[in-house]
Amino acid sequence: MTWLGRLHKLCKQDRAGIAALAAIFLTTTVALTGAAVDIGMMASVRSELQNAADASALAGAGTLISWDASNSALAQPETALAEAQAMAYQNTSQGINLQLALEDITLGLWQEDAHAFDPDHIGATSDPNNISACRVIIRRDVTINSPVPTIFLGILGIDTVNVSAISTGHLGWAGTAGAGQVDLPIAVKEDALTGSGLICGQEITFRNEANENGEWTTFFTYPSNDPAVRGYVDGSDTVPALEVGNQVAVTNGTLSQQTFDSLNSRFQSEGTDLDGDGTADWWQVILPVISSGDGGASTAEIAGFANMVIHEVRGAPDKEIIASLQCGMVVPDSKTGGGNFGSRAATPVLVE
Ligand SMILES: [Ca+2]
Repeated sequence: MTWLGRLHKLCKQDRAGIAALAAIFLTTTVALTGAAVDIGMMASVRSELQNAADASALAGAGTLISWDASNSALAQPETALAEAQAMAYQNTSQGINLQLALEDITLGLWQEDAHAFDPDHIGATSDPNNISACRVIIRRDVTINSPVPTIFLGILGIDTVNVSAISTGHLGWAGTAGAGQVDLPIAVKEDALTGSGLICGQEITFRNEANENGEWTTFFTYPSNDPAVRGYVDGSDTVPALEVGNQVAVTNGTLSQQTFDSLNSRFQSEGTDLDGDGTADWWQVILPVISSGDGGASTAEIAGFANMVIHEVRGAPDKEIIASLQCGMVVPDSKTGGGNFGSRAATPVLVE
């Protein structure tokens, strides 16, 4: 008998068995293929929900704080909730606009170190110092947006699957300043702004000797010297865009009387005379803050940004500037990423 004949005989003998085997094989193949199709679809839905959650968390966090003409921060939690919901609805899953339930939005104060909400500050508040993050959960289940129907898994009794995505946006401290946004070539040392906490409202003195509290800077211009500083003081040079981590050139030494005269002239023209004695005593400025580091170094690293008030510019022989830190402020358009020097960013980042 040929091998073909043997096979033919075998088939005749066990046709039923082979048919059963084929049926099992086919069913398994269909089930696995079906499961793969459903799993792929769930991944696609998950991705849609994640995109929606990210956009909503950023929309909520980005509108938590507004500011007035003086850059004073104002908390607006109701706006943040509404913006997060509106942004969710602009996103779709399988063509359906997504609803975001209020109970799926958490507002509160984010702790960067703990990477979590401060348990003492969760919920809506009118205090801008106690609200900085928006967490959203976008879900598809029986309570909202309806669960995702399966295509093949129904064979196994699974007709729908719940899918959800979570995201948190954080509106932290100012980490960038646009070109021209920093007003003066003075880099404040971070140690000068902190005691047991930030020294909001307390006067500090900038001078060139010990305990100087700050450095004259020429940003990315080298060498950093008196004429280069004066260009930024009198406004003939525009301060470049800056961000946390930038190394800026600092001047070690006393500036000329000419530079102090330029500074005082600008102070008198841009400042306000609050007490009516004929000379300015209040000029609100945005300044970069530098890591305190080595006082003799020729560069310093930007650690953040602060809204400060210049109260007095004293020429020779003192050559001092009296200023104070303002807290509860915003640096408009600034991105999150700086240290806490009392000024919030205007643009949030995703932290979860
Ligand atoms: Ca005055």
